[in-house]
Parts: sequence; structure tokens; C-alpha cells
Amino acid sequence: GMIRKPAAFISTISDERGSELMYSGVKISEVFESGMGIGGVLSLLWFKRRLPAYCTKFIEMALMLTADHGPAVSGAMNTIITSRAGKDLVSSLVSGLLTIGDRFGGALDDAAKTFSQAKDRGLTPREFVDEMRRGNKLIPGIGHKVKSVTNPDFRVQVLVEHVRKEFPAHSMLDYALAVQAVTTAKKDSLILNVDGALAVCFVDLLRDSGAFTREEADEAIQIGTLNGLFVIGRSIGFVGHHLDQKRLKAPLYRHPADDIFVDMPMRVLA
Ligand code: Q5B
Repeated sequence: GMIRKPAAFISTISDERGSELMYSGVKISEVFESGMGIGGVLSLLWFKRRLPAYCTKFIEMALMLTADHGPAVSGAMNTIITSRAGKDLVSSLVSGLLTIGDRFGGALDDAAKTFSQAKDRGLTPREFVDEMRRGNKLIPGIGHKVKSVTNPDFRVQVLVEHVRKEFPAHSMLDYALAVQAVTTAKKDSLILNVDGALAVCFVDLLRDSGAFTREEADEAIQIGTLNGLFVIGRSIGFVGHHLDQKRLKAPLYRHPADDIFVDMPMRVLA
């Protein structure tokens, strides 16, 4: 009979070989006819399924809320400096993206893991905070350089209000807000930040939308899906900063020397 050559790799999310491009089995014409939007497309390509409208709306909200946060954040600065060094769009974009990690914008996956494990183990918010402190660990998704209780982050407020209104259940968000009550009692800036808020709401979506089994929900967090939301969202802003610098014809950037404290040991002469 016919013996098929073993495939070099397997791919399960899209297929362009037929007459029509398909995203997870859905024809591109149907993608547009159904009006599923970018949230629906992301659901097909990342989760290989259609999600309820409130979920795709939440995904779109996540992308919109994370699209930019001004020129002073690590990633935007990298993008701007690279752009001003005369580099192209892709180089400027990736130089910004490479700053996304545990401290800046990339705390979503760890926040989802840490908060959900603590809640699943039955820790009270205070026990969770104390355990993290004893382990000398920062809580991912908590803390902000400029936002605080007295200077609240409206992105987080918008998100919390939306999820409370639209989601069938939001126990992980409620838990994270109770953790925030403990941490902000210690320090004003230890708020549930945008990474943390998106992460815990996404855990609520994965666990309670009925679209995922518990194993699928856990796997989505484990394989690093959630940081992807910040990466895609903030790419919009980084491209914007690059184009902005090009339009401004901004020259090569050199950091002012008086803003750098050079603390070099004296050379020992022989
Ligand atoms: N302390 C975010 O640090 C920041 C603590 C904590 C327990 C914590 C810090 C942190 C976890 C990672 C995280 C996402 C580095 C942030 C984002 C997107 C953004 C960015 C933008 C955008 C801020 C002062 C005191 C110390 C610390 C204690 C701090 N964090 N304790 N758990 N998580 N968070 N990242 O202000 O006793 O005085 O020594 O790493 O979630 O990236 O807009 O900028 O959209 O672009 O420099 O919003 O919180 O504070 O390090 O001086 O700490 O608070 O132990 O205690 P800061 P530090 P003590 S959202």
C-alpha cells in the first residue's frame, strides 16, 4: 500500500493548502462572516477553539489595555533608543520586546501560577503573603513603580469592573483583590498591577467559561500563554513609538553623562 514519508514536524492550528486558508478548521471567509474579531482569531490560533463572546471581548480588552503605557517604561525606551540609532521597525520592536519579563510586563504567567496554586492549596490571602515573604520572594503581579492606592491604575479598575459584570465567576480575581488588601496595608505601591489583574482574570476565564477542561486550563498557564497577551498588546505601542521617532526624525540618542554616576576604581599604577 501507500507508505507516507514521516513528517518533519506536526502543525495543528492553520492550513493554507486548500482553496481557502483555515484557522483551526474555520475558513477565513467564515472568520469574517461571523464577525469574531481579533479576539476570535486569537482564540482559534492560540486555543484551537471558538470561545464565548464575553471571552473574546475580554481578550480584545487585554490587548487594548496593554497596547501602551507611555515612553518611560523599559520596553518603549529600548524601542525608542534603537529607532533613534537608525534601526528598522523589526529591530526596534524586538529590542523593546526583549525587556518583557519577570519585572516588566511578563509577570502574567507566574502571577497566574502563584495565585492559583495558593488559592488551590487553601491558603488565606494573609498566609499566602506571609509564605512568600518567608521565602524572600516577590509576589508576581503585585507592585508598581508609579501606580499606587493613591494614584490608582485605571486600566486595572476598568478590567475589574468589566469582569465583575460579564464573567459568570471570578473567584481568582476576588482572591487577588484580597491579597492586594494585605499587601497595600504594608505599602501603598503594592497594588494588584495590570499583569496580575489580567493573569487572575484569565485564570477565571480558563477555569469557568466551560470552554476548557481543568487539564487544558492548567496547561495553558504552564506553557506560557498569558505573557503572550502582553507581548501582542504592547507590540502595538512599540511599533507606534518607532514610527513616532521616525516621523520626528529624532537623532541618535546619547544618555547625558551628568545622569550617570561613574564609580570606577582608581587605576593602580605599577
Ligand atoms: N515589594 C513592579 O518595584 C516592581 C513586591 C514587594 C512583595 C512584590 C515590583 C515587582 C513583581 C513583578 C511584577 C509587573 C518592579 C509590573 C508592568 C507593566 C507596566 C509598567 C509601568 C506597563 C516595582 C519596594 C518594597 C520592597 C520590596 C517590596 C515590591 N514588589 N513585596 N511582592 N511583588 N513586582 N511586574 O517600585 O521592605 O522596602 O525592602 O517586581 O508584577 O510591568 O507602567 O511602569 O504597562 O508598562 O521598584 O504597568 O513591585 O519597588 O523593588 O523598590 O520594592 O516593596 O521587597 O520592600 P519598585 P522596590 P522593602 S506592571
